Amino acid sequence: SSKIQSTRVGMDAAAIKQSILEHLVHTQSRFPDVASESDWYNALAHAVRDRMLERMMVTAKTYKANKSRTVCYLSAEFLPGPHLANNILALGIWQEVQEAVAQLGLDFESLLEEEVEPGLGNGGLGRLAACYMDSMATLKIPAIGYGIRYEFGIFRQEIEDGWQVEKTDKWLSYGNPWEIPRPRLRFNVHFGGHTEQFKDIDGILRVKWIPEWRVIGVAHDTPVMGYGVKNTNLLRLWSSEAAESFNFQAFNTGDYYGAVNEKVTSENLTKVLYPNDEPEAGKRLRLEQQYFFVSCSLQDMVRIYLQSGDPLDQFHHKYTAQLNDTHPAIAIPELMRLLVDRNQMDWDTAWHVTRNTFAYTNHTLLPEALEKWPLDLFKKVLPRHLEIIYEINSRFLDEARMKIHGLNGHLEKLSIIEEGARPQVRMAHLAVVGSYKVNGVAELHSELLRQNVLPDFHALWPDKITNVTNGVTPRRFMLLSNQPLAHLLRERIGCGWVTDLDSLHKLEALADDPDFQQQWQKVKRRNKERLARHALAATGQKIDPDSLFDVQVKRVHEYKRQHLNLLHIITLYNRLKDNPGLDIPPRTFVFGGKAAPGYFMAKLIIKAINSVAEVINRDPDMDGRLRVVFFPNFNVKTAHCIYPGADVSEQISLAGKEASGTGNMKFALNGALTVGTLDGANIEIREEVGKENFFLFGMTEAEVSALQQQGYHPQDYCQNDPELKSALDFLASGYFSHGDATLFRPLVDNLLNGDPYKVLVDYRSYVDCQARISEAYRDRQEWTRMSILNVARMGKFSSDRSIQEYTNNIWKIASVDVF
Ligand code: 26Q
Repeated sequence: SSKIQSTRVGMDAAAIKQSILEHLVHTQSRFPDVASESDWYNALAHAVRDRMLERMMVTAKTYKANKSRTVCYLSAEFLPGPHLANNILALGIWQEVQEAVAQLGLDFESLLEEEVEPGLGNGGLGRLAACYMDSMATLKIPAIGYGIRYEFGIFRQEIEDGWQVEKTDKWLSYGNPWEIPRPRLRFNVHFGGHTEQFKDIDGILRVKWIPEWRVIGVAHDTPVMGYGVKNTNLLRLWSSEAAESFNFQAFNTGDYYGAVNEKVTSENLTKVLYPNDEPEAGKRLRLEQQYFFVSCSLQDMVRIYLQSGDPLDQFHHKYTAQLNDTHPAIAIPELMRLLVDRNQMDWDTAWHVTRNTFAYTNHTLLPEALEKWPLDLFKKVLPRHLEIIYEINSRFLDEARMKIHGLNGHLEKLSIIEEGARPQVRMAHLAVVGSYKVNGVAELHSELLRQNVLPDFHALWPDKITNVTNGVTPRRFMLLSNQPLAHLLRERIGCGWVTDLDSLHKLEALADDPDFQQQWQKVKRRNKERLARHALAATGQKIDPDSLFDVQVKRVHEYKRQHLNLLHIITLYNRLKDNPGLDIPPRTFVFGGKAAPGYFMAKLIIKAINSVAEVINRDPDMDGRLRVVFFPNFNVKTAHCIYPGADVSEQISLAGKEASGTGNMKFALNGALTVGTLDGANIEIREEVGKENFFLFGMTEAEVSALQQQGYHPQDYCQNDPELKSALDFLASGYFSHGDATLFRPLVDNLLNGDPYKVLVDYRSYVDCQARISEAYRDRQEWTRMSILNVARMGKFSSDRSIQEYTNNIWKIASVDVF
């Protein structure tokens, strides 16, 4: 099928070089002597893209011919990271590209640096979606990722005077060679208006939705290649367009400015990603974004389905749709509407199809992070969907009433509608009722879902809530981002681990081998040097690769307790000031992470980290002993150089609050040792690597809830621990804020009067655990052994294992070979 293409897509260095040159001239319109780094990047990206497209087309053709069952991964966020290097690896032409680039006199590393990553997600949830896309392709699972093509992704974080400043992420400014716009693949999406009942020709009562406005969704496809296979799946993102472009005749009122306004409004819909990792009450545009991408995606699925000629009542055999949190849960009433209103299906059949199509992944236990929409707002935007939700709810409550026989009190706890002064739609309840499976993202999280968050649903349907522990892709987070380690592994255990992570077990035999340990240390050293170079470039701060690198990178959130880490740093500082002879290994603390722009306390924590850093880094007594850096704009690109350079991974959330965490996995896979609580996937990591290779501290979830029950008084902890009291006093006093004793008052007061995440309770246990880490780091052989064993035993945390569990236990999908 590739005769036409074959001259253009040779896989040897000479052909690749030729392609780059052709694209430089014919795509970028530049001669080599005047081309910028960015022109060369684009030319190379197009050369790589040429080699992907045929795979994508052949894959689509194969899936279609096989009538393959397909999973649609519905997610408001995808955070794929830079594409170029990943795609070169997936094509298996790393050497060849390096050679071609060298022959052109270019520097490969700096070309890779040119890429602006698509930051179409906030953090864990969006990155998980991207890891799963990678694993689904690699495991040959027919899959489409459906989401939103935000024009502006997550903001770029700059640090000014220690504060976070948000800058617009103009990721599309220089074009996007990785997407294929599909201008003909477009759907109408309607909003607002009202509904009317009418009788159809058979005399059956039906509902017509008379919407008030519409926008158009246009598809943009990004190919997602599997590793070591031909399968190339699709990430299909929707971008909004105005319905009537500049044909002003069409506006019968002749209202030119009204028309311009409507165009602007329509195109605002996919303008920007909401930068919060929990819902903000009643943001109408956010609800519109969710419905917009869900509606386009379901129309697309129905379109593809109907090509087969099969009847719609079999839809759920062809498709399963995974809801990545409740953000796409509006898909449940939308599919009902498409089946009942648009295709005249009877309610019961439609409900059977719908309930067997969706499965729902929950990502949070924090009650404030469960999505709810005020009824009045919902009715304004989606009046027909609200009616459908009422009908779903009333039938569901009938079913539940019968099952729990008489216990009427339970029903309001189950209801999709929360009554009260401002009644709301509970999206999590809608998602549970409309799905055939619900899963949490780590064992503890799933158990807490069953026991605390959704106990009444669990009682009703004991088999519905299941667990799939998260995983991360070893292609990006080891092979690509840690090439020194990948080379060492190739020499000693081969390359099988890239697609079979359990084979890292072969390293166990080498854990005590002095020669191997030495090479392991060399790899870590090189990665620390790289991290130091990047930190210097990003912050101007010099850090010493001989010191212990202690790293916490993740969104900044009180429950993640970056301020606990900071209290430990202040404690070390105080100890060193009081006792200059104190013999502890030098440490560098690295922080990174964005705060939601409206989250005052998180932003104050960033300021506090930078303020403490400023004082410590300036104090000559701390030279060669203590350093603190805040690495700005943590994203996938910076993550590539941060995880491999870490000695210690900070996973210190209050037990019961972090659903899973995935950074914890990325660190451990790169040889960092974890200091962590028994929270989320930490528990499972500790089980795998062995408790002697994991630095545990803090309360268990059971202890946390017992303390909450009995009444928690943070000031008691402060009074009983002089070091803690001193650390808090220093922070409050203005010592780190040029004498300003008001700046960090809200942070300290928050801890002393309430401390919702029990920082003060876990402080002592944490600080003592850190002392054990310092001791352990002195014995470099033992440390290296632990590091090797961590990597050797992390096989479970490949996203390939997660996807295998989704396919076996939830989706029931078979793989499809593409040749
Ligand atoms: C919802 C409504 C309105 C605006 C924003 C949102 C919103 C956006 C993003 C709510 C939540 C998120 C992101 C949540 C998230 O990243 N959760 C993390 O998911 C990871 C993958 O499962 C887990 O490892 C983390 O524990 C969890 O915090």
